[in-house]
Amino acid sequence: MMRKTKNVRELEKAALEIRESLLKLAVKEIIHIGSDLSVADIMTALWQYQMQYDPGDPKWEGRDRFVLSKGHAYETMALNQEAIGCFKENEVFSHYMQDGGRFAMHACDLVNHFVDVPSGSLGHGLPIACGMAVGLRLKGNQTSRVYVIMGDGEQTEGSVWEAAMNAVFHKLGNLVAVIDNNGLAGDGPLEDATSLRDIAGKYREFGWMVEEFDGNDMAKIKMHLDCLPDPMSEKPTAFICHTIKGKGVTFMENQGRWHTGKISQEQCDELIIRLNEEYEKRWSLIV
Ligand SMILES: Cc1ncc(C[n+]2csc(CCOP(=O)(O)OP(=O)(O)O)c2C)c(N)n1
Repeated sequence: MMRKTKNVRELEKAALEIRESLLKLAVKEIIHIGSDLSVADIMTALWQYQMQYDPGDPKWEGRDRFVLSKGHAYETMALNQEAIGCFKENEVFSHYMQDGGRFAMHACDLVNHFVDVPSGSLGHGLPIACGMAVGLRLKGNQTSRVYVIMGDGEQTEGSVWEAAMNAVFHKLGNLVAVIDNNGLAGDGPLEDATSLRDIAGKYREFGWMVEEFDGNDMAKIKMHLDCLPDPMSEKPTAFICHTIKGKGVTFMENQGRWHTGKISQEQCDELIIRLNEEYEKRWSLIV
C-alpha cells in the first residue's frame, strides 16, 4: 500500500474537516472535545498521510500499527478512519453512541475492526505498543512501525516508564511515541497535579531519540514524520508535541473545563465559518 501523497495545505484542509466533524458531533452528544481538538493535526497527518494502511484489509501484515493510548480522543481517530474509507461518509456522525459503542467515547476493537488495541484506561498503550514492535521484529517485518499516541497527563499513569525503558532495551527503532503535550490533564494544569516536569528530558535520559515541536503546526508535523529514522534502526522515537487543548475554538483553548463538552447548533455553524475563513486567509497570504 503506497503512502498517500498530501501536501501541507491539503493536510491542513483535512484537519479542518476533522475539526468540523468534531464540532458537529459535539452538537449531538457530549464528546471529549478539548482532547480531540488538541490532537487533531497529528492524528490527521498519521492517518491521512503517514501510515501504511489498507482500509480494505485492516489486518494486512504490512500495515503500520496504531495505538490510541489516549483513548478518549477516539472521535478523532474514527473520523480519520472514515476519511480514508474505513466507513461510509457520515457514518460516524449518524451512528455515534449507537451500535454497542462502535463509535463512542473510547476505542474498542470488538466493535470497530479497524482498531488494533482497545483503550480508555490510561497508561497502558506504550507497553502494548512495545510488545507489538517486538512482535514485528520477531516476524521479520522490516518496514512497519508502531505509532502510539499518549497524553501528557497520561505520563503519570500505568506502566509508561517501565515501557519507556523496555523500548530502549529492545532497540525498538520501529516504535514512535507521540505525546500530546497540551499542559492540561483532565480538568486542570498538569503541574497542579504532579511533579512530572521535563517529559522530553526523561525520554532522552532513557535513551530515546526525542523531537520537540509545535503539534498543531502541520508543516512541522509533516517534516518530522518525513525525517523518521528507518524502522530497522535501534532507537525508539518520542515526539513531544506542544499543543493547545481545544485548538481552533478560541473559547475552548487552554480551558480545563472543555475536556468534555457540548455546543449548540448556532455555535457550531459560526465556528465552522470562522475556521474556514482563517484557513482561507492564511493560505491566501502564503500562496
Ligand atoms: C487509568 C485511568 N485513570 C483515569 C482516567 C480518567 N481520565 C480520562 S481523561 C483524563 C485526563 C488525561 O489527561 P491527558 O493525558 O493530559 O490527556 P488530554 O485529555 O489532556 O489530552 C483522565 C485522568 C482514565 N481514563 N484512566
